[in-house]
Amino acid sequence: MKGCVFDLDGVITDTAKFHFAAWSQLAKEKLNLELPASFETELKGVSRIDSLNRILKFGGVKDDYTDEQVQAMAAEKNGYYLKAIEKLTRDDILPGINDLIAQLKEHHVLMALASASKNAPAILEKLGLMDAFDAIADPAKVAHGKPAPDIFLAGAAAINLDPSECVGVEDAVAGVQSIKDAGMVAVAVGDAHELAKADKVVPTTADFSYDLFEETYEQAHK
Ligand code: B16
Ligand code: MG
Repeated sequence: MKGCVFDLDGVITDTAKFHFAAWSQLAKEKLNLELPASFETELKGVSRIDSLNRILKFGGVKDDYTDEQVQAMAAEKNGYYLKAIEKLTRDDILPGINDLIAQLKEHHVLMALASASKNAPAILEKLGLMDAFDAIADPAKVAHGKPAPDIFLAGAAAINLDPSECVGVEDAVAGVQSIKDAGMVAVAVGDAHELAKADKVVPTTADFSYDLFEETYEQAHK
């Protein structure tokens, strides 16, 4: 394993609750719609505009809005979200992540970020992790969002590695699909049943370690 390509939301910090709260507020105010709790998981790793399209479809109002109105609603949701993440600090880094980063650095493993979030650089800044990563793939520059492999391929390319030399890390079903289709070994955090396509699934980020990643990588390349 020469590189590690990380998802952000759900892996480095838990922002899914803020995304869900912001979408719920928008749905209520603009669509008079109550979002079911299942949407918090369902929208993980899904881009801003694809998330809104899923919500409009759920409400049966997909064809009722112009592109301009859809863009305006997405921007409004992002406003709510930005307000919610204002208070993020180093204390919001998920358990085990600081140790993992230190271990990967010790073993000279390169690190890239492959988040679907356009707010990723701002979030890393708030967490004090901007310098920890060697590269950040820009989701605005890839043609297809997760589950397409584009963002993980961009992450590996940004640290000048072949995907086969990297481990990808995710918490979302769409993200694991993206890692596997990029030709990477996948380590996932969350429900083993849901994330069964990953090479290794652990229940929490506290279970992450260099040894676990390296063993999973070696096993998959046997
Ligand atoms: P933004 P990840 C994803 O981040 C989130 O999981 C997903 O819920 C969100 O809609 C997407 O980023 C876009 O985020 O609106 O900030 O651009 O899990 O790929 O790090
Ligand atoms: Mg995620």
